[in-house]
Amino acid sequence: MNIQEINKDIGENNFRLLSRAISYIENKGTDYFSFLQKLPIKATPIIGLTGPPGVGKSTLLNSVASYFAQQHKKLAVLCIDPSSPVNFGTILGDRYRLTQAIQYPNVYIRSFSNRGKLGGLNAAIWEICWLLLACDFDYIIIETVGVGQNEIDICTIAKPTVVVLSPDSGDELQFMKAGLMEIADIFVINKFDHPNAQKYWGLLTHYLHEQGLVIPIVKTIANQPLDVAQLIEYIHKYSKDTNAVLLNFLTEIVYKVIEQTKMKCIQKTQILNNLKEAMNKSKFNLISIINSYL
Ligand SMILES: Nc1nc2c(ncn2[C@@H]2O[C@H](COP(=O)(O)OP(=O)(O)OP(=O)(O)O)[C@@H](O)[C@H]2O)c(=O)[nH]1
Ligand SMILES: [Mg+2]
Repeated sequence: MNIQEINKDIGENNFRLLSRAISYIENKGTDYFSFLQKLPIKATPIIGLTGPPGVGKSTLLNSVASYFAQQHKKLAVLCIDPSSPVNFGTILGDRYRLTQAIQYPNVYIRSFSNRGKLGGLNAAIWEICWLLLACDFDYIIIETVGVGQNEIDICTIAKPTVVVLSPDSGDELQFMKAGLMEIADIFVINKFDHPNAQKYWGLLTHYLHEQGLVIPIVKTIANQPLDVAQLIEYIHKYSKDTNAVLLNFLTEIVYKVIEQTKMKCIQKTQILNNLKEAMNKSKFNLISIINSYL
């Protein structure tokens, strides 16, 4: 399996080899890292959709992906689903929400469990995007799990990050202090059919104004036939500088690789044992323990 073969298949809307390559990377198969290192890297836009649970991210994604598909764009859609903390099982229900998008042969959809990882993504997603950036896709779209305030990993991968909110998602003022609010390039207030919608829009507009932020807000009712033209226009606007986007992503990749490589030989149990031993001695010095690992 090599990238030429994978791309030849993708050209024919056959994603079998790609699926195998993704599983190989996700499961850290033999030599997967040298496979990644040899890949060419293209500046394909990576679009992120995030927001609290149940706000309609997948329903919206269905329309956005279908729009690109109708434009004959080749699309990779990654959906991160929550996994049970008990057995890391996952429902992988997003496929059932992407009922329209799934019908296009030029759309590749893959669901991942987040395997209990906080941050809204799956731990292997950076490396999977590394592979996808070598593939002949026009767009990569990632839907995070339903996130809490500080689960904002998506902004290190995607540009733009679309933060989807809903007037029915609990405390209407909650967003004002949320980390999630700081990563938005575009806001979508979905479920605009909700009686509270106009008020919610007013609150968000007021908040952005107070903070001196100019961030577009798109209003949608995603479970009805939806015109996504305005949202797509903003997506194009914020993904235009593809080199800046790529630079951001590659910085994250380099950082993660260094972190993984440097931490590979360090076990917490070993630190614990070293500390235990050192604390039994008369002159305990924490810095010298730290320095022994640097
Ligand atoms: N009333 C109303 N319901 C909507 C709208 N958009 C989506 N829904 C419904 O909201 C529910 C949740 O939608 P999803 O698209 O699964 O939401 P999600 O944000 O992807 O959910 P998670 O991935 O579980 O966090 C579904 O029952 C949708 O049919 C909308 O604009 N108005
Ligand atoms: Mg979803």
